[in-house]
Amino acid sequence: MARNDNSPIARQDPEVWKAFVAEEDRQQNTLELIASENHVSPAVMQAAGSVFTNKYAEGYPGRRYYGGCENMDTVEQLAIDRAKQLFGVDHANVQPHSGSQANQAILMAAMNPGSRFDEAEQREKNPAVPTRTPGDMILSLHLDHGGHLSHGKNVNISGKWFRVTHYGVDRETGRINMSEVRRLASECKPKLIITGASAYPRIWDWAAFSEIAKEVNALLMADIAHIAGLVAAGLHPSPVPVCEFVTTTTHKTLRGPRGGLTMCKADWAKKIDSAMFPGLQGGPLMHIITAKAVAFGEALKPEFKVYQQRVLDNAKALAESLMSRGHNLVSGGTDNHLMLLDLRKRFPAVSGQMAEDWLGLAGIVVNKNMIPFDERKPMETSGLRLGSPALSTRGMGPGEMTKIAGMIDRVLSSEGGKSAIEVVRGEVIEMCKQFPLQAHV
Ligand code: DSN
Repeated sequence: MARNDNSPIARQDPEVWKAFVAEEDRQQNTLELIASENHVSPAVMQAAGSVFTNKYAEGYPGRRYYGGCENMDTVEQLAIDRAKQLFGVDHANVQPHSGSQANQAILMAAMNPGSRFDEAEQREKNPAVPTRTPGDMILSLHLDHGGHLSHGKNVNISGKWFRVTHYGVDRETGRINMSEVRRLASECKPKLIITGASAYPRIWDWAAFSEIAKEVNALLMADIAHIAGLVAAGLHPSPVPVCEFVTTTTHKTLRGPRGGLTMCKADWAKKIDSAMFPGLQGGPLMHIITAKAVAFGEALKPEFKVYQQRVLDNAKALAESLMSRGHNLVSGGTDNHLMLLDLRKRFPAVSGQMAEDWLGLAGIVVNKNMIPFDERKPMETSGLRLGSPALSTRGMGPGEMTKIAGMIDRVLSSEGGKSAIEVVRGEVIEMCKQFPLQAHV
C-alpha cells in the first residue's frame, strides 16, 4: 500500500483521510489472523473504487431498466461467466451485496414462510384472522457449533420466518455426526438442508448430506463462504454436483471484493434471479461486480491454486505448532484455512474477549468465537478463531506460522502481561516489514 498525501481524499477531507491513513498503517503493521478476511490485489481494489460506482443497472445483462448500461453488461457477463467456469456450476448470480443476501435469495426462491397472522391478540379481536400456516423447515448447523446467523438463527429473518432444526458437532470429536444429521432430518422433515459454516475446521461430506437430503426429499444448499477459494482451487471437495444451491461471499479465501454470489442448478436459475432482483435488492453495486469479475479472473489462474495450497499448509503449521505448545484445538486440528482455539483447558479464567484484546495489543488480530458447548456468552466466549488466508497473501509460510504460534503462546501464557505484549509487538512489526502488503493505487 502506498500513501498519496496529494490524493483527492487527502486534499478534500482531512478527517476521513486521517482514518484512511491509520487503517493502511494498521493493516501494514499487524498480523491479520481473522479467518474471514484477506487482502485484495491492487487490480481488485482499483475495480472496487472505479467509475462503475456511478451507474444504475437494475436488471440483468441485456435486460436493464436504465440506458447506458453497455459496459455494465460487459463486466457483469464476465463476472457470471468466470464464476460459472470457476465452480463448474450451471447458473451464477453475481449481484448479492453480501453473503446473507446470497442466502436469502435461496429462501425467497425455494421456501414458503407461511402466514404471519397467528397473533392470539388479533384472533381474539377478529376470529376471522386465520391461524398461522407454519413456515417451511430448515435443517442447518447450530451457530454455536460453527454455523451462521443467516442459516436460521432466531434473531435473523431466516429464523423468524422459517421453522428451524439444528444439527451440531459431536462433543468428543468436534466433528459433524452424520448419523445424528440423518436422525434429525427424518424427524423434522426439512424442506431445505443447509450445509456450510463460518467456524468449522474440517472437510464437509457433501455426498453424505446429499444421501440424507434424497431420503427425506429435501433441497440441499451449501454455503461455502469460508472455503470458496479452496473449492475453486480443487483443494476441498466441491458441493456443486450434489446441491441445488451453492452460495458464497467473495471476500474470504476467494480474495475478491466484499460481496456475495448465489449459484444454482439450471432449473432454479429464473427463480433465483427474480428473488435477487426485484425480490430482495434494487440497483446492483456495479463497481463491486466489476471487482468480482477481476477477482474471479485471478482465481482462474494457476497461481491461485499455489496460493490456496499455501493457505492450507500455513493453517496446518499454525495448528500443529499451537498444539505442540499444549493448546487445545476443537476437533484436534484443521483440514482447511481455520482453527478454533479452545481456551478452557489451559486458561479457564481467560475469555475469548480477553485473549482477543491482549493479542490485539501485540498486533495479532483475531476474533473471539463461541466454541461448541461453550458456557460463556457470544460477547465473551471461550474460544478464538484463527485463519491463514490473509497472512498467506502477504507471502508468509509455515516458518512464520511457527513463530506466530510462539508469539500467541507467550501472550496467552503471560495472561496479558505488559512486557510479553511489548516484546511480541516488536516482533510483529519486524515480521510485517519483511512481508509488506502490495502497493495500491
Ligand atoms: N462474519 C463472517 C465471518 O467472520 O465468518 C460470517 O458472516
